[in-house]
Amino acid sequence: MNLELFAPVTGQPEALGQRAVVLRGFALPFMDELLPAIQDVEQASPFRHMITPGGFTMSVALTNCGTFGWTTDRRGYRYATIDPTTGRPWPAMPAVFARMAREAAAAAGFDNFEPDACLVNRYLPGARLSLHQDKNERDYDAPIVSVSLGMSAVFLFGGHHRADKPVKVVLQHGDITVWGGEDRLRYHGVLPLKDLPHPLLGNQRINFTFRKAG
Ligand code: MD3
Ligand code: FE
Repeated sequence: MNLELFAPVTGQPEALGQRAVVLRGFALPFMDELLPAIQDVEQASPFRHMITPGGFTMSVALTNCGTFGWTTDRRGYRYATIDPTTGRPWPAMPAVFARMAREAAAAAGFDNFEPDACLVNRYLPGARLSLHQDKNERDYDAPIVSVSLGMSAVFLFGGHHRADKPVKVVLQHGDITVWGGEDRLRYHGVLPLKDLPHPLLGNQRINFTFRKAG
């Protein structure tokens, strides 16, 4: 028996809120399929630094897969079916992504999660994400499922107002978080990444978030 894979997935979900949980190591059994799938996505639609409506270049680089992809430029934040960099549709969501997201959502009490968007974020040392809400999706009833790979990050889990003091949560390689219900619109962010290379992924952190956008 492979205890390294077995132990984490049997752990109790860690509650962050009423409908927000961390599933420690939930992605580890999928890793062999996950990493090549990310490379396929990246090859079709490369990571790029987008511009916020305020004119700042994001420190996080991103790409997408699935029907809808999240984008930002001077005109605003939105979901689009065409990748503005390639002019082609975003690559299809790899089957292993969809399967894992569905299983994680079910483990957190959200049955039949069918994401149509997957935003893939890449953090290099120093990259950060300031406090924000995810409000560009059409339907707030569906949860958001997020997967952390590579270097650890300190995640900030805030309240419903920007000024609410956030709780800090360390997210490590293989952790999956699920956010729904009353926790869906909480402010959240990521502190600047430290440079502590990960054995598998080197000096980067990859995070993907599955959403129902359309
Ligand atoms: C809590 N990404 O892409 S994922 C984002 O680690 C984003 O890259 C972060 O926030 C990252 O929008 C955090 C965890 C996450 C995602 C959505 C949430 C937490 C959330 C929505 C509501 C509350
Ligand atoms: Fe977010």
